[in-house]
Amino acid sequence: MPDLIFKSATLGLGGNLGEPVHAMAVALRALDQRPDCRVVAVSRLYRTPPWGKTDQSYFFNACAAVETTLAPEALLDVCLGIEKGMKRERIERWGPRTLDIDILTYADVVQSAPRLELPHPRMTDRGFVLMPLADFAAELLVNGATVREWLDKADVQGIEVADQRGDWWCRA
Ligand code: A4P
Ligand code: MG
Repeated sequence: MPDLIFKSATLGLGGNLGEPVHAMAVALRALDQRPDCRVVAVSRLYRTPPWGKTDQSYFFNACAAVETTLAPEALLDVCLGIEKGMKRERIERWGPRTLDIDILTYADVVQSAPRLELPHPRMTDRGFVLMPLADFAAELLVNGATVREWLDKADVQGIEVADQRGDWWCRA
């Protein structure tokens, strides 16, 4: 049997309805329990002001690194399936949600297909993505600059660490 090739991907997780921290933790554990996916790094947990549509509750956000044998679109399907399992309802763009999982990067893949755009098109503008991502991937290159460099330019006002411990997702 040929060796399975694991590729590295980074994910952004967030939510502001119901029990978002529990939803993110369950999602990460579900990914880690799959034979085709392992969670290799998880950021601290952050509490972040809503971005885009600002008249809604604060979000919780975190990022994770996974190694996976899944192709990018298959990883997206798995993430969408997990979101669905959490009964996420898509009511309005950038509106409240129990759980949102975005694929931020997948190896060095660059593609602009509407179903899966890589790197995630808005990640380099968003403090709520860059701050957690920099916890474990500050030197990762995205669109010609490192996560740390993008973070230096981003608006991070109001973003707070909600849990310092890297293993929050194992318990919540
Ligand atoms: N899609 C394309 N590329 C990707 C990708 N790289 N990762 C497609 C994930 N999905 C991708 O997503 C719609 C479709 O995008 C998916 O079915 C997939 O095929 P969606 O999650 O249903 O749409 P959405 O989330 O309403 O819109 P969008 O633009 O993806 O929103 P974002 O970017 O997810 O932002 N403020 C704070 N503080 N924290 C947050 O987490 N999140 C949002 C939502 C707004 N404000 C926030 C936060
Ligand atoms: Mg999304």
